[in-house]
Amino acid sequence: MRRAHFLRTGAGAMIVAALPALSSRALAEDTIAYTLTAAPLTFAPASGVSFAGVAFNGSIPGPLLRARHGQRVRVAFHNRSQIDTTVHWHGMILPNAMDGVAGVTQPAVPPGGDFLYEFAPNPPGTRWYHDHAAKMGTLLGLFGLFVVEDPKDEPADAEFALVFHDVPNMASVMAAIRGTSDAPMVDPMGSPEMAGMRPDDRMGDEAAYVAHCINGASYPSTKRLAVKVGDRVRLRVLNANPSQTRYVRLAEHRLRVTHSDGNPLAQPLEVDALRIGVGERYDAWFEVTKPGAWLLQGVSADPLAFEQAVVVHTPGMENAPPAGVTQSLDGVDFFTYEKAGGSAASFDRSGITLRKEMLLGGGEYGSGAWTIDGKMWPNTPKIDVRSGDRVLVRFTNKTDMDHPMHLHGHTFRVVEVNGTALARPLAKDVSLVPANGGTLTWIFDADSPPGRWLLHCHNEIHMMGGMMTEVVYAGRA
Ligand SMILES: [Cu+2]
Repeated sequence: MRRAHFLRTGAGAMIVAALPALSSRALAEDTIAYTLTAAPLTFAPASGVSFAGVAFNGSIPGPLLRARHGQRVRVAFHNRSQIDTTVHWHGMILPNAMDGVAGVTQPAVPPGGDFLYEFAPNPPGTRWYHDHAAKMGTLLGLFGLFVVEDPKDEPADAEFALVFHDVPNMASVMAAIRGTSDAPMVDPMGSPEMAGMRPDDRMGDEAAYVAHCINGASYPSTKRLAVKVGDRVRLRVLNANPSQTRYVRLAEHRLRVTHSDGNPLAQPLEVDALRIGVGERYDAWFEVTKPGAWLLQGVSADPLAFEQAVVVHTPGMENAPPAGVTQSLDGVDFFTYEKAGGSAASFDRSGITLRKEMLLGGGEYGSGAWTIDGKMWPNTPKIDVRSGDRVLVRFTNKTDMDHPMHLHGHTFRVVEVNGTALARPLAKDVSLVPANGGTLTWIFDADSPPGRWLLHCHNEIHMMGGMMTEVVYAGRA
């Protein structure tokens, strides 16, 4: 037996955006040991903002965890916060008992309690981890990125991990949970969200945010990204906002998207902007062709969103005024599943053994209910599978908001969006089901370790409001 190697990740090094190479020592070890400690943190990323948060290892986001595909990780988790919490490994296929869902795969870890997670991170790619104990831990700051390096990936000259996250106004969150929030929509002009607005729309379910951050800071305090002319740069981008879709642009550059939720696209797609639903990740590349300084920005109608920016610069341009982008999407070519997947006459239905329709509802003004087939968790209809099943799930969304639906412990293939069959299905673990009668279809193989795997909306407010069910393997109910 090899001794587990302990990676030293000091608090200062954890939120650094640039990804250093794993040490050869760590690479040689079979198991990487990490320690995650949840504890209260006063988070103050911008002037006038002081948020009573909860953090892993003293930072929001928590430390960037890394492993090479094939290694195991052992994570000693200590809950030194005041709330029940757990750690869910988002996008990983692992033993069900390691999935970190309080009340489903393990008891919640109480204040003062501990839990040992051990698994082989799989599949490779840009994953993340966050609380899953229904006490709002993720909203409070318990999340971080987890990169599982794929030895088959093309090498990058520079690589940066960017966690887009935001500081919630907790009063607005509580009002949104009741369906009585007065926070406005902040989606940019030209976005599908704004296009779907009706004149009589009364919101009630939007959360407000008091600061917008990348890797724990707001512009201009965000750590600059240093690149060189000729570099081919890889970005690993996570939207950790609990309720809002993010649009992300780099001034004067196109972005070549190679991975959705960490999984390779059949064919890379070049776009002006990313569109990232709650919980989604995209790997996007750009080439530095000239000296300069540019802003990489969140695009939003919220004036505060100008803070969600970071300077990318070549040597000597650290303090040059950076080129920026408008806060509108009019005329902007942004990522969609349909563009990435291309359209086809039909999708491949071979081998399907189980079909499930799910109607997403709720969100009436003054109600906190968000439903699947008219029911709220835990009374929602479950998907009972047997190992070896091939399962088709078709969502129809009757509400006026997109729902980022997430399946634990599996990678599904998005095969249809709003009636368009995709020629090249997207391998994902969370996908936006379009609003106002929109449809989206997944196919997944029930070939994961047996157990109870949650299927839910990743919008925290909708999840708390009941939009959750589970995939149950036979004999595991
Ligand atoms: Cu939702």
